[in-house]
Formats: sequence, structure tokens, C-alpha cells
Amino acid sequence: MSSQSSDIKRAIRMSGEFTLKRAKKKAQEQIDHLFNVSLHVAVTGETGTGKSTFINAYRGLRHGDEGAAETGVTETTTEPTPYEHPTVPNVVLWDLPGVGSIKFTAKTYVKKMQFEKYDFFLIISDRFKENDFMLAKAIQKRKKKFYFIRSKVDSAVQHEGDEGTILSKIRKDCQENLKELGNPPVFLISSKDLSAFEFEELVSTLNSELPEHKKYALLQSVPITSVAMLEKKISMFKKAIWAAAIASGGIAAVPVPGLSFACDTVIVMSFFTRCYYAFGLDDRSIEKLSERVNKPELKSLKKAPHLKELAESSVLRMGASAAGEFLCSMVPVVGNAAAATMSFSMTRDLLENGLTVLADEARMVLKEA
Ligand SMILES: Nc1nc2c(ncn2[C@@H]2O[C@H](COP(=O)(O)OP(=O)(O)O)[C@@H](O)[C@H]2O)c(=O)[nH]1
Ligand SMILES: [Mg+2]
Repeated sequence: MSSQSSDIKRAIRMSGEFTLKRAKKKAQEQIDHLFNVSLHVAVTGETGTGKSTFINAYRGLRHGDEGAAETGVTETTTEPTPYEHPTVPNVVLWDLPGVGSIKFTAKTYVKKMQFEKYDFFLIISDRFKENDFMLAKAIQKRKKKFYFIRSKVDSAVQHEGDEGTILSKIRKDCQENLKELGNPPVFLISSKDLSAFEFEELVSTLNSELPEHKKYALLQSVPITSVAMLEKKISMFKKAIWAAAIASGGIAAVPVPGLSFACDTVIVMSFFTRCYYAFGLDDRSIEKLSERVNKPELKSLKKAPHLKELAESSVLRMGASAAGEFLCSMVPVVGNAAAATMSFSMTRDLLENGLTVLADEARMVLKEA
């Protein structure tokens, strides 16, 4: 058996399929899920409960940042406002007008908001109200999922004493009011600090309940609120390596010497770019992190040299040869292979090495923070 055919066999095995054709198709789908599948999240609830603040926090933005939703204002729009995630554009959070404002009855609200276009709903409430129940019921009736968020728990805890007692009292109250809808879970959250209360529980629940192909968008876009969250992201990308290696075309059935390297690099570079942002390695994320933990020195952490290049190059803007150079600088093995067709195993090694570099860098940043 030639080394090439054993390489192809390996690729097919990793895809869990039995033919190269099917392996390629599956890889292409997987990559499409990783890069393109959209996630539309409706954020709803009464006016003033913290919808806009939550949307900003999720997107790693603060009040006043460019592209941030306005907060603390009386809502004047009657239309849902879309907020694209700054680094995962296929994820959109929709800021819905407050339900219960005089402009809407529950019925017209549902119609006007086009409930069918969202993947799921987050109902944000800072004190349980009848409208929260109506809304939850209306969503359920349309066979959509909702997740109930009790917001501003930081201020409840701050003002009312013993944290454990307060939190269980708040939870009980919400659960009691929602009981009729099949005991949905309630998540206690502070948008002032998503890492403090139950935001991660919310993410875990979403991640277990979303359809498989939607999970990639969610996990890429969630803010890194803990080491565990970062590790989840890393492992998601790790699991997609076989697909990126196959889809990048490194598995030509008949190798053509000198075949343009360009078609391969777009997928490989996109893969690394997605990791880079999902792991919070871009300057903006690091700056925010350093402010949050109050450690200005984080900003001057020396990045591995190739990371800087990655930061400065946009995959789409960058020419193929520059991309090739970047990859050569990153992983020596490519240097030897660039002239010829990359094999599946080589591409996979390249992706694995690159992912390890990025993951270690992100772990290091988080440790310093
Ligand atoms: N302490 C605290 N205040 C919050 C939180 N979320 C929102 N707020 C404040 O509540 C007010 C209304 O928030 P906003 O996001 O504009 O509510 P919206 O009308 O639902 O979009 C603002 O003054 C926010 O700063 C939170 O988690 N904790
Ligand atoms: Mg608002």
C-alpha cells in the first residue's frame, strides 16, 4: 500500500465514513457549520430589565463602546434591533422592544417580532412580572425554546445581605411563577460580571439543547468567563481538525506537484483566525480583559511573533503567497511541503500544531489575568 493511499484511508477513518467522497462531503458540512451557520438569539423582556446591557456584555462591549447597544434609555423603537457579534458575524443578538409597553398587546408583540426567525429566546427579568409569563407561554406555544434569566442579581445580593439566601429566594420565586410551563430552569445573572453567577450554566444548557450544527456558533461567540470555558472552545476546534484538513483540499486523490497552495490556505487560515478570536487573543479582547481584572501589564504581554502576523492579516485581504509565508513561519513542516501537495496527515499536523500554539497562548493570558 502506498503512503498516499494509507493517508487517504486515515482521513476517511477520521471522518467516520467509508468512502472518500462521503468523507469530503461530511468535512465540507462540518466546516460550513464551523464558519457559516447562523445563530439568531432574541433577547426580550420588559423595559429596563437589562436586555441591552446583557447584549453588550455577551459581545464583550461596554456602554459607550463603538457598536454597543444603548443602555439605561427608555426604548423608543418598536422594531427588533440586530447586534452582530464583533468577531463571529454569523451570531446575531436581537434586542427586542420591551414587552408590556403600551404599544403592544401580547398578541401583536408576537406577530410584530417575527418569532419564527430566532433560534431561541432569552427572557430577561429583574422582578417576575405577569408579562414574563405571557411571553414565555407565547414562545412555548410557537414551539420555540426560551431561557429565563433573572438579571441584576449583583445588586440584589449587594443590598439584601446573605448571598446564598437571597439567590435561593430569587430562584424559588421565579420557578414558582413559571411552574405551569413545565418547570423551566432559571438562570441568575449579572451583566456587570458574567463570570460571577450563572452565565456559564446558561451556556452549558444552551450547548446541550441546541441542534448539533448550531453549537459551533454559540461556543465561538461566548465570552471566556473561565478556564473551563476556554477549554471547551479549544476542544471544539480540536474536534473539527479532521474536517478542516480534508476540506482544505490536502487530500487530492492524485497529487499534482506544484498545485496552487492557495486553495488550501484559505480554510487553514480561516480556521486559525476563528481560533484566535474565539480564544480572546485579539488586542481588543486582551485590552478588555486587562481592564476587567485591573492588570494593565496584560496588554504588554509579548505575543508569539506569528500571532501578531495573524492579527494583522485578514484572511480575505491577504494574498495567497502571504498566507503561505505565514503558515511557513508558524509551522516548519509546511516549509518543506509548500511546493508539493500537502497530504492529509501533514495538513492535520499543521492544524494541530497551530491550534496548540494558539491554545497555549490563550491559557497563558488567562493564567496571567
Ligand atoms: N447592577 C446591575 N445593573 C444592571 C444590570 N443589567 C442592567 N443594569 C442596569 O439597568 C438599567 C437598564 O438596563 P438596560 O440594559 O438599558 O435595560 P433594557 O431596557 O432592558 O435594555 C441600566 O441602568 C443598566 O446599567 C446588571 O446585571 N446589574
Ligand atoms: Mg434597551
